[in-house]
Amino acid sequence: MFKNFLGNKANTALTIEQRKSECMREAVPSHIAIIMDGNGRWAKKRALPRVAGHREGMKTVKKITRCASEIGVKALTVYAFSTENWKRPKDEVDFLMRLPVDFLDTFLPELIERNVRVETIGDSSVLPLHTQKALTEAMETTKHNTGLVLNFALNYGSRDEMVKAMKAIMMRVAEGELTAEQVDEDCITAHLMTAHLPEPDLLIRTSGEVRLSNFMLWQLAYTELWFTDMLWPDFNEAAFLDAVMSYQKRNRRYGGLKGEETK
Ligand code: V0D
Repeated sequence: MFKNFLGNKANTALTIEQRKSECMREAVPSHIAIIMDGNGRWAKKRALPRVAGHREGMKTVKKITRCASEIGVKALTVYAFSTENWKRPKDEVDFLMRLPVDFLDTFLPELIERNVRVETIGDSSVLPLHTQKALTEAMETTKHNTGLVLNFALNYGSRDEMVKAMKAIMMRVAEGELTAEQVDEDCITAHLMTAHLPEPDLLIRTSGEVRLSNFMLWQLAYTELWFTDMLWPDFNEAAFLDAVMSYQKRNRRYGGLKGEETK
């Protein structure tokens, strides 16, 4: 009866701790990807500058990182800056580029304590030097950690990633290391920036937009998608755990079906 109740939307009655233990009763998604949308709208609703929304959004990243590491998620990829975001006003971009520095100044000790490894995907080489320095330091300091991989997508675009993979494969073919015949799905997967990560089991997008916006297009082929109207700064542990429970419920519904049949 408890279980039926939990399978329904009525789990608003559950505390965070109850939700966590409920999630941990079955397979927790290995890799969760998140499109963190709605910071600007959150600020606008409060007549605050957009950057106030980004700052609040950074707090949500910390909360969700903690929660994901506690329930045993192996990888959490968060879309922090897209290749499109350069089109925003310079002041806003400058502010965003200080967030990694700020985040690590205030959170690196906890990441270490939690055994979290920081990684990035996307082309970081064109980010300001102070941003790159913070990233390098975070990745270096945490590279031996064996817990959650906290993977920031920064200056990331999925099509750009595929173009780079395609070029790398063509170079290897040109050098005779690989034949065109050998190029298959696994080969392409291995040349993406996520090569070392499992495919995302669950994608969360906040703020009511229902699209992928050039995020992990190849990797999301079989991923469960979960959309919410909540704005990213309002997103919290309860909503995150509800998304995980909803994923587990969908998985359960497939019964014994595995592999091709669920694809
Ligand atoms: C703004 C909401 C953390 C989304 C979250 C440079 C947009 C807050 C980081 C971060 C951003 C990145 C790398 C790292 C440590 C922290 C971050 C950006 C934006 C873009 F190693 N939050 N955050 N980076 N926002």
